Amino acid sequence: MRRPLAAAAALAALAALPACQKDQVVAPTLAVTCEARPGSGAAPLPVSFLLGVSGAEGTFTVAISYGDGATGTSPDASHTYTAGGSYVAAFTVTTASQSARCSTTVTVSSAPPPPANRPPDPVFKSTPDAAGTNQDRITGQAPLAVRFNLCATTDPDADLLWFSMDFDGNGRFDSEGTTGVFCRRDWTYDAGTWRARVCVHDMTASYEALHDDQCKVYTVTAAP
Ligand SMILES: [Ca+2]
Ligand SMILES: [Ca+2]
Repeated sequence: MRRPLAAAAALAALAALPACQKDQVVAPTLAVTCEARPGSGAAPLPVSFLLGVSGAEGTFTVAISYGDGATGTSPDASHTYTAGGSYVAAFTVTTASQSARCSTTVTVSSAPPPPANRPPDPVFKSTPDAAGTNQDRITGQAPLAVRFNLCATTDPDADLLWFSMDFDGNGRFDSEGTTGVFCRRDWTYDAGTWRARVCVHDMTASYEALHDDQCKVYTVTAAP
């Protein structure tokens, strides 16, 4: 009879415990903090985030809204803001039974516009030297061999240059091409007076002109 008595005593002891004992094991509160590093700067601005999570029961997942339309799930990943603006980056941390959210503001100033492309600085030379007020008159005895030389032309942006030359003044370029032989061309003139037009412009690597031609017109007089 002792065992049942002992069991009854144990039950009595349990019953004597406060009824709410089980409820007093309070679930920890999930708390989340977040910080942007840096919190401001000029675009494009790469930002790292410092996420602090406490009180999570078990594993948690993170849903990130960077405020610029981009989303993510990895708080360790940095995010680059490409345009100026004020962005609220929000982090939602979720466990099986908890959820908490924090947000932090990132202020991005607009990037300064890229410097405008500038035209080349043309340098027109000839052999024989041109004379006259505008250094544009070439004279000699026919057949008159003239070398037009624009090879000293430079571009402030180091763009490719395109040289075109109309030696006989008929409106059609007789020589066109980029740096190399095309910046320095020879033409032999028969007797007469000719208008030679030599031009240069800068262009992109895909040969799109960046500026209009800069030209010089020579009057070439070849005496018979
Ligand atoms: Ca240029
Ligand atoms: Ca021509």
